[in-house]
Amino acid sequence: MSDMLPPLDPCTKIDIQSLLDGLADYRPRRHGWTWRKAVPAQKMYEFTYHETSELLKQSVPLPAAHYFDNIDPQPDCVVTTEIASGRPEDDIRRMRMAAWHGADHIMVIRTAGQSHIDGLLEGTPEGVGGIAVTRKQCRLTRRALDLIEDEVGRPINYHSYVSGVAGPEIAVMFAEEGVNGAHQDPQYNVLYRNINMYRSFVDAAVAKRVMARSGILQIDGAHNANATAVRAWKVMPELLVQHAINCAYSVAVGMPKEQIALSTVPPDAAPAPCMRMDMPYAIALRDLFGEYKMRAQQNTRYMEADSREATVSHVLNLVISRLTSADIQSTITPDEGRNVPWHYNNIAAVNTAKQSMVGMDGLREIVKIDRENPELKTRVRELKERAVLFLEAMIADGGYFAGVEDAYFVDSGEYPETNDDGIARSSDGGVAEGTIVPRADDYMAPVCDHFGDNHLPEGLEHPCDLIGGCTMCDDSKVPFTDELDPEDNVNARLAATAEMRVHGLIKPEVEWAGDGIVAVTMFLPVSDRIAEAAALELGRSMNLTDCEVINKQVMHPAEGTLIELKGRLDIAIDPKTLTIPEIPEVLTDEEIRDFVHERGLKAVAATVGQDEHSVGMREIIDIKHGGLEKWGLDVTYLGTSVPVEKVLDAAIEHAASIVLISTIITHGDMHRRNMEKLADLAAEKGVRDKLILIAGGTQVTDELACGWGMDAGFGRKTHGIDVASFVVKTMRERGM
Ligand code: Z97
Repeated sequence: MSDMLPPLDPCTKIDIQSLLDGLADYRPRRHGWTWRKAVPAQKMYEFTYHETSELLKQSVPLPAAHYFDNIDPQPDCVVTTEIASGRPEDDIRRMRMAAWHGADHIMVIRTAGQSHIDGLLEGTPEGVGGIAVTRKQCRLTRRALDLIEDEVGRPINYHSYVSGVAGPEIAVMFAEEGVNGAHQDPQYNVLYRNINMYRSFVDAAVAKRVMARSGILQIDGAHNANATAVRAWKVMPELLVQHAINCAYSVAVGMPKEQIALSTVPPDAAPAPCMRMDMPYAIALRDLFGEYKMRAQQNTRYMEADSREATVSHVLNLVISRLTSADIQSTITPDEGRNVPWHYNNIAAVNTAKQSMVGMDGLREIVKIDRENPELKTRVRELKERAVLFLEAMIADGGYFAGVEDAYFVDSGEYPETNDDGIARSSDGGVAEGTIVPRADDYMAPVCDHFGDNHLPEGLEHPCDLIGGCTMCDDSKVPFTDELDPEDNVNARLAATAEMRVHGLIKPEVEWAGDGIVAVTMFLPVSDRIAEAAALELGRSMNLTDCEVINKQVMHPAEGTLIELKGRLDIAIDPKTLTIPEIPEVLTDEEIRDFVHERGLKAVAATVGQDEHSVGMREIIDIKHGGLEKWGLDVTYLGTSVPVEKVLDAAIEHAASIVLISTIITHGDMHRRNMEKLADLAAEKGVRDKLILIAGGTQVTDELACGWGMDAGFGRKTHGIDVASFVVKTMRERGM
């Protein structure tokens, strides 16, 4: 069944319940992996881009885009976001937001320890640090993404993990449910999950074959060595070796090279001189693996709880991606270091990638890496030599499996140096050891994607013709099991927040609908330990529960500490009770500038009476504050304590059509008397209809000013744009 749901409405929240209805019969799209379509020499606003791709139909541009006609250029590489709320129904809303900001690779993190589960899970149980990957979760997510990709107008790649003892089953399920990308690397099972090494490689052969046929892009697991290494700068030769093993094995079992992506991370971070250390590695990698795709991820090894620091590390990594290459630019939320990957931090990371990539558009055409630089040249060569030595030694030692037994991997020494602290795994140990069953001589399986000897009858076109089609060829055969757990399931969780949805109640949220979590940033002028305790106390005084300090940074050991505190606020707001002020209608910069230039508009301005206040008026006039001069208005400023008569004479003398008076003092009704006097004098001199009279001041309102003879009055929080827009609109209306 293709989806009967209406397309998403950009102004309406995605309806999770409607995605759940009829899910058993939904047939997710299976479009395999999609790369972005590069548009060479793309023109946008006044710019020509060299490295951008097709634009989005719906998107949220970067904050500064309003200076540039709201363009939202998309870089040429795929941009990843990693989503880990632990609940599919909340992941989905985050995906939609991320897609609007430019993510087209949605990596849904699995719940901790899923590799240890030896079969497919069912239902939608809540996960820890990620979701439990189940058929229902996958179908629900893909159904949402099918709608989201139509909304933003570009295919969205949905990604998860093919690892653990259920790897092949998961690969099949992913192919059936339209998953487009997956991590698959048997070395991950062996090193990090202690799954028997032979079993891991046998499983990988089957899984890779299934992925290959379904167009699922494979990402390897080398980044994990980087993330676990004691000294990440020592691990570079090993990273090259890990990539080589997974690439060679994948090709050997039938995966096309275009479907193989290397998971590469610049290993170091400042305060190390990381760019000089990481660049040779990035180059060596691309020299050796030029036929494969590069998935660049930001460094997580040295990520702390400070999102500013993480963002700078990310940008430094992005420079390497832009100057070398990245087919996929992965992003980690800048708060991953504190294990709170929240909605808005996913978006922050996607925007960091988009902003940096677009900002560095075409940079590599003018900034070239100096491959002849002696230090760089030597180091690139050295890294390759160390990696080759590593491989040669392993072969001499009996091959890969013997090498793992001898703890070659994740050693903190830079090969061939060793600190004898690598991860050793035994070939006759580990999870699922002894579970490989040799195939019988006449083994036959009537399925299309299969690895190894399969004794099919001769002349058979499709193996699954024997059973009238398999789930890969006929999606109506894909099974579905609904919730098995009566408590831990999506329907029960949605029921708990139903009232909020029905009444449209508003609760703050960072991760789950209605979680009530807020983050408060505060500077406390004390040392860090005291600040932390004080922050928790302050959180409680703010009526927050479950308070936790998620980041603290010493500004000075005695002068103070910056604290980020999270807590839960159990209050829901009914939007019906809110008074929402109308948005003042302002004109565009161009419109105002054109109008001012066509007429050569002039204004005179002064603070009138016995009044020495000048700051407010200057802010309305000065170009520096976005005042009237910004649009080319010729303003004569007469100063403070100027008699009203003098202001009017100056207006006549300068042929000004706008008079601005500032009147702050109100005792004795001075502000009223100044305004009335200005209006009367203008009428007496026969110029009232040639002038726009405007009064401003802290106690001035539009209503008061108009009642006292002005054309408008502006109070606190007025900006130049408000006054300029009023002038242009009024002059147009009056045909002035
Ligand atoms: C990333 N930030 O770079 P389990 N297979 C491989 C993996 O790397 C992973 C799993 C399986 C990271 C994403 C870490 N990677 C998260 C090669 C996990 C997951 O169920 O957690 O054991 O497997 O993409």
